[in-house]
Amino acid sequence: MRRSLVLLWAFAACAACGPNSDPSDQHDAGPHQDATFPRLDGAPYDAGVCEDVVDVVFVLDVSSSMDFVLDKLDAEIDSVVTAAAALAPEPHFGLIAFVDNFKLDDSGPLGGGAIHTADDTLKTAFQYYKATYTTPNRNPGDGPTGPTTQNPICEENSVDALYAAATTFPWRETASRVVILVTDDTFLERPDNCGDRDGDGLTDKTDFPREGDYPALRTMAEAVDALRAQRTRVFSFTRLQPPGPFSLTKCSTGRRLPWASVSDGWSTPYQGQQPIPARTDGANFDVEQVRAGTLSLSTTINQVVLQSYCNPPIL
Ligand SMILES: [Ca+2]
Ligand SMILES: [Ca+2]
Ligand SMILES: [Ca+2]
Repeated sequence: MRRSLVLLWAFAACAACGPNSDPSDQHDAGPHQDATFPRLDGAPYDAGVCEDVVDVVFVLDVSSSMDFVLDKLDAEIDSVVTAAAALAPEPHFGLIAFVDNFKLDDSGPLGGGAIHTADDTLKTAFQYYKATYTTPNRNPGDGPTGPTTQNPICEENSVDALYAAATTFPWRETASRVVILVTDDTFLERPDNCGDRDGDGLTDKTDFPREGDYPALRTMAEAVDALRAQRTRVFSFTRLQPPGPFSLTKCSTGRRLPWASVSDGWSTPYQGQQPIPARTDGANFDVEQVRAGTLSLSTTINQVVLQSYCNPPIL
């Protein structure tokens, strides 16, 4: 009974999903109730009974235009923790912060710091990344004493952060696995370098915006393969279209890819490859609606976690 209610709510929730979720894309709940459908741990499902736990990893762009996301999560994370705990006891949460490189947060109480279990340590972490990385334009992978005023081109390194989410977060064997990614730009891939603002293969320019050596370590295809291997859905909040010419939130440095590519990899193809949320049976939402306050980040997260619970991705 509980299970069919969950699936019913999932369909209601997904009516509000992004462009990857048109009706032809909707996964049918039917196969998941088949007793032979494999669990994450390889055991067959006992029809009608799902004992999954919930693992949610936030993969957050903490560059200078994204402070509103950290503020909203700080204010609303308690409802996300409560909603996940209502699905299954003891949900686990992780956090990866990225700009042109990334850091798997290690301030949680479990898993060597990678696992948070309550809102208080997550709030502290959101505040820490905002103050230490967002405000001074510092790259998370450089640590709290790394150079400031970095980030010479608009694209951010979400691909390496997603690859790290798939391969380094301690996902539990029996978990329904969800990644929540928030960014307002597209990304670069190996062998490009996010610190090479003019694309000349060197990272030696010291005038503003100063270059730095921030090579992309992975390709989009490698990140997608790693996420799919872990049966991890990606739900992203990204820009659907370029900002207007006078937008105050428009990235003011140069960029590698044209502004028309700002949605690539999220809601539009990236170099001919289908978007990451579509490839992982997730969905994309409009981050500008979150910024404007017309889409609730926490309510949407709660809906997609509910939608994903005991509902493995069809890949
Ligand atoms: Ca940015
Ligand atoms: Ca950048
Ligand atoms: Ca250069």
